[in-house]
Amino acid sequence: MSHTSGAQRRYNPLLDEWVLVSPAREQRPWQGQVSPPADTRRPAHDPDCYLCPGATRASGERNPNYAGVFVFDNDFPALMPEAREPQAPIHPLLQGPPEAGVCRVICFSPRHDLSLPRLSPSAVEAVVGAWTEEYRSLGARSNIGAVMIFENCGAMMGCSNPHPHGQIWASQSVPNVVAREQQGLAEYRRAHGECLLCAYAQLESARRERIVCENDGFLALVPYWAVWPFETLVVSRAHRASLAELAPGEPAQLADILRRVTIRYDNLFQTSFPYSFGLHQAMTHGAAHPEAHLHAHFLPPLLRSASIRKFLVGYELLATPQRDLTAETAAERLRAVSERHYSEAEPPLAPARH
Ligand code: H2U
Ligand code: ZN
Repeated sequence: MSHTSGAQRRYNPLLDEWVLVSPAREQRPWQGQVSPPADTRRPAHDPDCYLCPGATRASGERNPNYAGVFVFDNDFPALMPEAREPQAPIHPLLQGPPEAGVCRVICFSPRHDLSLPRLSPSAVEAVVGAWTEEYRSLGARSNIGAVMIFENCGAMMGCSNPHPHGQIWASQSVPNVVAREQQGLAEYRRAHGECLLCAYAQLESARRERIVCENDGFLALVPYWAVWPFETLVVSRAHRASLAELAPGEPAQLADILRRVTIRYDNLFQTSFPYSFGLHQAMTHGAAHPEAHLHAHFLPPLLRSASIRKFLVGYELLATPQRDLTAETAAERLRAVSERHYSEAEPPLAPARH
């Protein structure tokens, strides 16, 4: 799709919705700010951080002097293990059943100053191992239907603390997006007799234009239907329903691809790139889910520089999401940056220009 082409609607088969792609809009003059690389240096240990080893959290509980990954129950959980008493429905338009669940916090590293892309490959593999263990143990509980593993990275994404960490919310009912994707996967399987994401991974692997990076087990690509400028989808090449089904060697491959994608993100604008990250995998309420295919979404808001973000507002919030930069151009730009983190580059790189 060239910059002079007209608009196009692209279909997202996972969510059964459309995105409007208007590459001509990218030509509009930009006189806004282009920011210099942000100085995000932090100490390796911050005595005021609630998540650092040995710290006393807001609840008064003290963290152990952990050396690797540390997982604990969220002190301010959105979901509690014991559901409130169900009440008779008042009216079909006023539905409010109780909801139960468990919220956990996962510190990726004892180092306050690092982030996923700056951890060693084996440290990221330990994070994947901890996610797998949490998915297994929380998913095995009889009242848990879905285990959502996610990270709000960066203040711009509402992250409350710079210490590298993510969250896990395990809920009784299946959350909206997970349910819609599951429906999209199941419908595709019914209609085509094969898995949507197996077919999509093969298609993109052959076409190349939206691939960002890859290894033997996983592909990272800007999906055809991406909404956020530099959105990526990380998908396993083999049909794996969840982290718990990964074959030997695949957790390390997943860690490798996550590291490489996030290094590329940081290098794009030479900043700690903000994003929402989440893993989508099989629901856990007991039934078999042959349609489920493990994948991760990175939804980053940045568009032009370390501080110029895309907003989903107006038409996008009330009608259809729209993007200017095509998925192919975004993939090309992510392919063009190094897989060596800018903070390790000597001498320092010149600020990225759009
Ligand atoms: P976010 O940065 O994505 O908000 O995640 C941090 C979570 O850590 C947040 O949900 C929890 C908050 O409730 N937290 C604790 O459980 N204990 C603390 O002492 C600080 C933060
Ligand atoms: Zn810390």
